[in-house]
Amino acid sequence: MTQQALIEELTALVAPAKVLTDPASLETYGKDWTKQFIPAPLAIVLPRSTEQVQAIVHWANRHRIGLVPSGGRTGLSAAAVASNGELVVSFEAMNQVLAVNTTDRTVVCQPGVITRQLQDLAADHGLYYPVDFASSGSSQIGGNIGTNAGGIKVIRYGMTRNWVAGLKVVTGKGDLLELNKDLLKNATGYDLRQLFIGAEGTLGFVVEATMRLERAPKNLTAMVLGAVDFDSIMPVLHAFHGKLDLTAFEFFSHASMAKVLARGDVPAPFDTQCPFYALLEFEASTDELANQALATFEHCVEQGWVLDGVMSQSEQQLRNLWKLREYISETISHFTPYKNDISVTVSKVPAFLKEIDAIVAQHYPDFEVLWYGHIGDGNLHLNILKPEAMDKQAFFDTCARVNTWVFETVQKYNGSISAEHGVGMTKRDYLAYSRSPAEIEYMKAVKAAFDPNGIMNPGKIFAL
Ligand code: 2HG
Ligand code: ZN
Repeated sequence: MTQQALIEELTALVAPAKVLTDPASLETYGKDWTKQFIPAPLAIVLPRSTEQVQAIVHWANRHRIGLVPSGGRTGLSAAAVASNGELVVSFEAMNQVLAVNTTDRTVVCQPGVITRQLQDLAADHGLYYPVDFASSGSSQIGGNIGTNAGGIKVIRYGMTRNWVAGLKVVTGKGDLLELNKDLLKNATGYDLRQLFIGAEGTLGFVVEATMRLERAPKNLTAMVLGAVDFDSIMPVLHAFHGKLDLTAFEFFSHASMAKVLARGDVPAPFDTQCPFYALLEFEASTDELANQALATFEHCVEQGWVLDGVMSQSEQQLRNLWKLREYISETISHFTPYKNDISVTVSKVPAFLKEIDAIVAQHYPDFEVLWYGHIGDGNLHLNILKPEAMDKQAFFDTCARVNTWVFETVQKYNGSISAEHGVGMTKRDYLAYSRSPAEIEYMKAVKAAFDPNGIMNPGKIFAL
């Protein structure tokens, strides 16, 4: 069948849903936020119903055409990039909230619901959807589930996985499965729902998700503390952990913050320049808790760990302090950064970071290196910035060579080569640094069970 005939058949199958083939749409929908791969999809389809998604999967099986799911396209591992003639299935048109249940504290969402929309809806009901990150204004629930998104509140609330009560999925065979039926307690064998969370669309597509909500936090308050050196951040974490129920504990280097301050629209937290900063957040629901935070801050200064600090006194100040951390990723995106998203258990972070930092300093003497991340979860974002004059491909090739040493160190510390961004295509060649050969074989067997023809997001997680 010619390409034209294939597209005509698909168009007739999903009408009146849209099939797009114009160059601008192919370019836009064919990629996520990564810059290493050139989008080259066959076409884009925007289904409006579960039945249409099933019809698309059956069509793809008949013609052995790969399907790439597409949500808010904010992914950072090229899991939503179609660079090989695949059909992109965008969930943009399946963007309705189908039901809210305040007794069960759940919301039934179609996959294209934007994360912020769910957060706002929860707030309208006096509740809270706690998974949050800088891209929550454009990322979609389906993508969050596909990558098991983490973000800035994991220390208290965990990853997206914790908030999925039930899923409806269309598997790679085209079957519609209803997984877990939104139950809190369900001890009836394998929890297939969990397999689809973090599977990056390689087993099937989520067509409906029931998300859990939580009690809304009271009087969230942030502190930014300037640390004398990196090693001082961990005792600061320990000191605050012991005294307060933290909702976030983030860190960033001065070089990272400097990029945000250079924008000119975010105020510096204080005048003292420190090599690293910690941003922590807690519920100051009583004066006693706020005083406890101040006393702990003073203790950290007395111990010589912290040089300066500030505590938010209003929502506006809270937001401004968060901008120092949340704006980093977007602000540095035009430096074409090479991203690493690595994790170890929290107790291993200081030794681990020192070793990685030494490797990076040795092998990238001429590149600017930025450290930031969710240090309270043991998750470090290591961004290497491309020198302006350097060719993009030469830069990525150089970074890829250094990966071997970085990932050997990750493996030595029993860590993860992808803490929260997923494997996609950017990390698939390094999977064996985090997963054993036997584990990878079992993973492939699971994929074959749900997707025997290998049409669901081919080339993601594993090489083709
Ligand atoms: C963040 O924590 C995101 O800001 C992006 O996960 C991390 O830019 C990155 O490397
Ligand atoms: Zn992150």
